[in-house]
Amino acid sequence: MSVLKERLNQKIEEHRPRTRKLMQDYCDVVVDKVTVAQVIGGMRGLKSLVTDISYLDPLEGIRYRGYALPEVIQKLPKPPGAEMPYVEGLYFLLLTGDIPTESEVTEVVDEFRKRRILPRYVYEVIDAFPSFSPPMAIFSAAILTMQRESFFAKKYQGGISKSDYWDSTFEDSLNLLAKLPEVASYIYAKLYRDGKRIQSNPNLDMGANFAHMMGIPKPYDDVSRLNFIIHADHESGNVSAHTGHLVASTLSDIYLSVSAMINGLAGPLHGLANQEVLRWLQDLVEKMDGQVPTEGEMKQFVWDTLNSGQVIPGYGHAVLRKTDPRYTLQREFCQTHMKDDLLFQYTDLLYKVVPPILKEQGKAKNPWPNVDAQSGIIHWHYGITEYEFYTVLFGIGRSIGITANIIWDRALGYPLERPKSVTTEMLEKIALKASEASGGKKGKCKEL
Ligand code: AMX
Repeated sequence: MSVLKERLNQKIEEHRPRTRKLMQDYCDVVVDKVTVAQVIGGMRGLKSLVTDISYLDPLEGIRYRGYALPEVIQKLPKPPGAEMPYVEGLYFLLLTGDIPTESEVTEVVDEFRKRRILPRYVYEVIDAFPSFSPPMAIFSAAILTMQRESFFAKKYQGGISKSDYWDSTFEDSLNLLAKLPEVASYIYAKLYRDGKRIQSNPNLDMGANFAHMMGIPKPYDDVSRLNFIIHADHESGNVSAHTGHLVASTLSDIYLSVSAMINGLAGPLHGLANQEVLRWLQDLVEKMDGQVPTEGEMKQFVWDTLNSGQVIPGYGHAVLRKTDPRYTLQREFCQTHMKDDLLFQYTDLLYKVVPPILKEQGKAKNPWPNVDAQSGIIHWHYGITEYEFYTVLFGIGRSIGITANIIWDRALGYPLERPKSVTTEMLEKIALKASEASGGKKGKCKEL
């Protein structure tokens, strides 16, 4: 058994009694209440999922296994000469809660290397797509097409004990994660480089190998590591994580679950926002004839966007109520490596003007930038100007957190997810009854 699997096994055995006790002794303790606004309004803030892999504090931002992102970057082992840690080390942390040693990371890097080769039919499936296909659609299909490789699906058919579900799910997860950079870089080659593929280099770690296959020199290896690490997880309620968990709760395997989560990530209110940011910025660059706008011109551009009924891409968040630390980490990288970049100058000016404007407009609960406001401009700077590809890069990162969650879902025996729905008439009756009981008082509600 590998060092990672052995440690995970030990952590699972330690954890199982905690979940068992909660279910046996405290199953009817009330955790939260549900309002009409939550039932109609996308279950915002409703505490109804459990994960120990990450927690999103509205003011602090994401913590992976209790570590804030700057701590994760500082504490995880780094490849020689690199600014950013091994992505493989992050996987060790997410799965076990422990910061790996150098030798433990080296073993996980080896595990990933051994599993990275793509079956031939994956290239054929990617090739079969029309050249104008959206990259996220190809990415999702390429993952789906590998479902026939699933160990879990085969073991399940053969009959295995519930307590062993996590083991083959772990094997599927490593197999899939190791292949995602190959899949993504081949999609890029097919769509934008006349199919000219760069072979992977087995001596490199995941981040460096991806940069190599994309044909981009240093420091893009660090950009890749940073990008995969910061996008890995954002607790369980966001659409991609929740989709992965939901689909996996039917005991669909990793390939089916990750392919589904990629489809959720492809929406403009979720992962697609990073490319929306670039499209929006390019529009302004064109208007400004490549000059940096004055503060007044930038404010006008922001107001024009809002007045035309659109949102400011890369700003706001369903949970966060301050600047996203993922934004801050990328901003620091830009300040070190690409301070004079035109789009970085636009982005920095936006950071100054957008929050006060969103506050003045008074709609967005969070006027601060999220991860997507900064990520695309970095890829653009290093030559990936096909911004419809950016969500694929997000998707590689997000698969890391989602597979870790699904392994733990299986280990702790989380059941099929099945909330209850009600009809509008039922809601109206509940509302009327509550209103009568309170003497006709109305809540401070907003229109849908
Ligand atoms: N620009 C303009 N208006 C915004 C806004 C923004 N960036 N963010 C929120 N609002 C508006 C909403 O559209 C909503 O308007 P409405 O009352 O007319 O419907 C109102 O403010 C209240 O929304 P909210 O409760 O603050 O946000 P939410 O939880 O409903 O949605 C999000 C969150 C991210 C979808 C929203 O902030 C948004 O659309 N942002 C721009 C797109 C974006 O950056 N998405 C990426 C999010 C991060 C990620 O998943 N990758």
